[in-house]
Amino acid sequence: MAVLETIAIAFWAMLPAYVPNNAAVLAGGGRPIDGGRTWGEKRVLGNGKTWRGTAIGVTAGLALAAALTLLAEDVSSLLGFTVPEFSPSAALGLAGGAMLGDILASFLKRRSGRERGAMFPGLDQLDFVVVSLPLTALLATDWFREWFTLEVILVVVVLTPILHVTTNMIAYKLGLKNEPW
Ligand code: CTP
Ligand code: K
Ligand code: MG
Repeated sequence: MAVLETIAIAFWAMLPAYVPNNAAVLAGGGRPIDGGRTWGEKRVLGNGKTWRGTAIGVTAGLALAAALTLLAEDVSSLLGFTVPEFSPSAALGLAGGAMLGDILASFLKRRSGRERGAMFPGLDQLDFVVVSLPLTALLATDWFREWFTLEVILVVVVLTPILHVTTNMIAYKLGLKNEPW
């Protein structure tokens, strides 16, 4: 029971970080963030990181955090344990950090010679966790301490790659994404 509780809290707390990347896939297109610039032989970020995708991704994460906050009390009494409400700074850390992590991952992919869309196992699945958690800890320290216990962080590290692989496979099958990763 305690394990299920930890999993539910981890999933709920991470939703504002999970949604931005998927929203960006749906919304992507338009001007690339790097403006077509290169660093060395390769693009700084590539055409897969756009202003529109990033803006809509962050907005979707913030909107979801606001919606979950409105639902938190009812969901908590339904489940019999408390799920977090999101402060604006926690929401920004999670949603903004997720998009930033994805962008930094593309930077690393280009530096290691990988073209847009190339796979980078490990980085692809955890890039947004690696940035969103520290950024949230920085922006919303008390909130982070309250909810992201060691157990929750462990669940996040295990659960995230599983969810990532599953959702990207579904998005690929639906024709929303060019590659299944
Ligand atoms: N996307 C976007 N802006 C972002 C992130 C994603 O517009 N900040 C959109 C792009 O259309 C991108 C798609 O979502 O092609 C899939 O995202 P992702 O897999 O992260 O990008 P890739 O195209 O695979 O590029 P990269 O190799 O740089 O990850
Ligand atoms: K990515
Ligand atoms: Mg990709």
